[in-house]
Amino acid sequence: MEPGSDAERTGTVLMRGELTGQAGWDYAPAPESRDVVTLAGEYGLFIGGEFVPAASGRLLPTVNPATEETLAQVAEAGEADVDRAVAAARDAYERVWGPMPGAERAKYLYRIARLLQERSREFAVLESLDNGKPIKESRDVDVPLAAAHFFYHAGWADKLEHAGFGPSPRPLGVAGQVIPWNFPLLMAAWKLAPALAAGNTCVLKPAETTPLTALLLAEVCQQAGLPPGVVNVTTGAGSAGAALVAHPGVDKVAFTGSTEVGKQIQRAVAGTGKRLTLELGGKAANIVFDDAPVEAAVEGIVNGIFFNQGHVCCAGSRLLVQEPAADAVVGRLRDRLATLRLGDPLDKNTDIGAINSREQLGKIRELSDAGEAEGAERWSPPCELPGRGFWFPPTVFTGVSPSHRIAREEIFGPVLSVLTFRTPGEAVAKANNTPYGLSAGVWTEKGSRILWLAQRLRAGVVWANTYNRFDPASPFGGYRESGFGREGGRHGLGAYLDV
Ligand code: TAP
Repeated sequence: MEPGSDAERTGTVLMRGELTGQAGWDYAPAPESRDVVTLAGEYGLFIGGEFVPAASGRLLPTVNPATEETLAQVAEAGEADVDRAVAAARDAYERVWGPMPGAERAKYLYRIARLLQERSREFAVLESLDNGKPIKESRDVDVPLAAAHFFYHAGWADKLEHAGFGPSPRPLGVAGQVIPWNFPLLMAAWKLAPALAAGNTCVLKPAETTPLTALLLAEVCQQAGLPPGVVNVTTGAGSAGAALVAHPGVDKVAFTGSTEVGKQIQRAVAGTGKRLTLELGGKAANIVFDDAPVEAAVEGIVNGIFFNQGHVCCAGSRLLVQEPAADAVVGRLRDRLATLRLGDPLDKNTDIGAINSREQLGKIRELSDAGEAEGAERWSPPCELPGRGFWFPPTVFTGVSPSHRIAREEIFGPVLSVLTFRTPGEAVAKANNTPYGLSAGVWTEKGSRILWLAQRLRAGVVWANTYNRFDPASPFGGYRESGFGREGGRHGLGAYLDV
């Protein structure tokens, strides 16, 4: 079947998909067991330490994007529920969490971190079921990094006065936190861990399509004995996020998601005195010079754009390759893509899982079609897509010019746009030719060239000879249309302190 054919678009192929190409070895299926997860038919909101129904009684389904099976019905928070959650958070802040010594708060964070590790298999399977990401990514990246964020911030909780924010930095109060669907558990950890370490209480709004691991994390908070109201989870649609952001009882708003919604939130918060951090979209350049080791660069390109199906705000979605190396790099990249395996997210051999939702699949198709219509050349490895669920093959566009939509707009899918450059100056000019400013990658042997570029690339994070490296101690964030504020490290902690 040709990628992009009618059969691919309508999903009529009934086989488990596998990219065949040149791979010399077949893999036997190695599915992770679903039995480690117990799904409830219905989930409530987590408010004041208890799971409670929404005041309206309304529920939203959450779906496995690999099969379109409904996994559960989840309570849809309305304004009254958000109000209740903010009141619970305020009460917990004033009576318990705010006055608690940092060393005591740290114990709860360590406990949550350890429970995340103990229940890591359960979290990984649930994340792959609800999000569609390959189990090897949820198992080896999302869950360990989420635990690492709690461990790291537990270490800060009793050392805030030594963090360089003055002798007695104070928490802000109640944090309203809204997160997207691409890293549901990890984004919850990025939001909750620093807020709690700094002494704030939280109301978290997960994405509508991926609420389940945030609710399991709420259960872990119960298990850790976290005082009621310190963490609250109000699942629901975008309107629940808007109600949380607008609530007068919220002191700090932290948002990760699209630039469009980020702008709405900035308008809603303007003039209220609330503190705000925004982590928005990106259109990162991954720049490969002709002296870069090709094999390593190709691995970095694959990791940069095909990790998590390209649903990554800092994805290296624009490959800028120096002209003399372009043919070799693109040729080797095609060979490598032919060895990737697409299919069941719970199979431990799977490299590319499902697209998170039908809506997101529609956006990826629309932008990819626009790339072809504007004259770029589209290529995917030979690929059969499963008949049910939401799937898109890894796709590379060559002959892309900076004016094409696929070079300018965030696709948020497994689609790479390849552009070329001749000189370092041209690489910088093309890389910076975007309204975003979140991340960039540089591949070259020359350390001096890395430093020269890092000074000129307008990106919050620049990776050199690697890509998509995350550590709780390292601040992450963007500027321009990628937002402002940092998450992680001392800088991220400062976003939750009155400094
Ligand atoms: P958004 O629509 O921005 O959603 C992010 C979060 O905000 C979700 O929890 C969403 O709830 C909530 N939300 C929606 N409207 C809101 C409002 N008016 N006020 C407050 N909260 C609101 O992103 P998305 O729908 O997940 O994806 C859309 C595009 O955003 C993607 O195609 C991609 O380009 C980009 N994106 C970027 C990132 C990062 S990390 N930079 C992550 C995800 C998506 P619902 O889920 O219920 O809508």
